[in-house]
Amino acid sequence: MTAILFLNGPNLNLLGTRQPEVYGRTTLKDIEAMCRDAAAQRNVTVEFAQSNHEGALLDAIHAARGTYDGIILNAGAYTHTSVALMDAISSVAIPTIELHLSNVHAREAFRHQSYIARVALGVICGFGARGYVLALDALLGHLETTG
Ligand code: CA2
Repeated sequence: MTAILFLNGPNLNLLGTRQPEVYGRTTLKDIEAMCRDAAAQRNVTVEFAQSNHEGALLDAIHAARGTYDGIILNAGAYTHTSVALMDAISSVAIPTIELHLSNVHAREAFRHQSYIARVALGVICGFGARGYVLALDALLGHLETTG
């Protein structure tokens, strides 16, 4: 069965508790439940993880090799800074979608830069929590066509 890893970076554990005007009122637990429902309907398995630590995110990407067919990565602020995450994604060669709740291009200039986008299959941003399910469908569509 197809297995997808949802990986969330720094501060995303705070979702739903602060800055609701930017990030909404949905918690990461709510998003996880939404993704698990969507996965069950599509007959795929998903795992959901969050870390505030760059090294832990790198370890999770390395460990995904051989276990997951695809990764959906909301790397949070590390998106804009981490060459290490970019290198990890290219080294495991697992199709990865870059995901953001907010439309990073409508925000501060420093959020327009992404190291992840250089190695990602594609980028989904600006659709809030719904983006997680959009990313799942985009990734499954890709996996279907590439075998
Ligand atoms: O829009 C996204 O999903 C981001 O990845 C969120 C990151 C931000 O640094 C990226 O530029 C875009 C920040 C996550 C912070 O999440 C919070 C949630 C609630 C309260 C405070 C921060």
